[in-house]
Amino acid sequence: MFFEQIIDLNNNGSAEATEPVVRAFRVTDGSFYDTDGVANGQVTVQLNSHDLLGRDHAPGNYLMKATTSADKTVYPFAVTAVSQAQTLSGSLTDGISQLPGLSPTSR
Ligand SMILES: [Ca+2]
Ligand SMILES: [Ca+2]
Repeated sequence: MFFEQIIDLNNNGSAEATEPVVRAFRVTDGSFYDTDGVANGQVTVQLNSHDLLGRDHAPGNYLMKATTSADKTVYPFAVTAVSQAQTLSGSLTDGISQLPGLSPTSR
């Protein structure tokens, strides 16, 4: 079974050819990546989100398209943003010295 995670840019629940695929992988029934672990005519997949900078789990609306030789199914899902306080710190230089008008505590 071939899986493609697609950004549903126009939020219509359908995968258009112009919408970007952010993750694609193949899982064979009974293989290591089939989480039920047996060849039983069903494939169960658990998506990981360990890479916090991965674009496949940025907030937005997605489609997971599952394709076999006989069938194709599309499942819509959303990744929602988590509200957290954010800060940015550091310094900006011209390569030698700090640029004027910026302080280390600027946000
Ligand atoms: Ca779409
Ligand atoms: Ca299976």
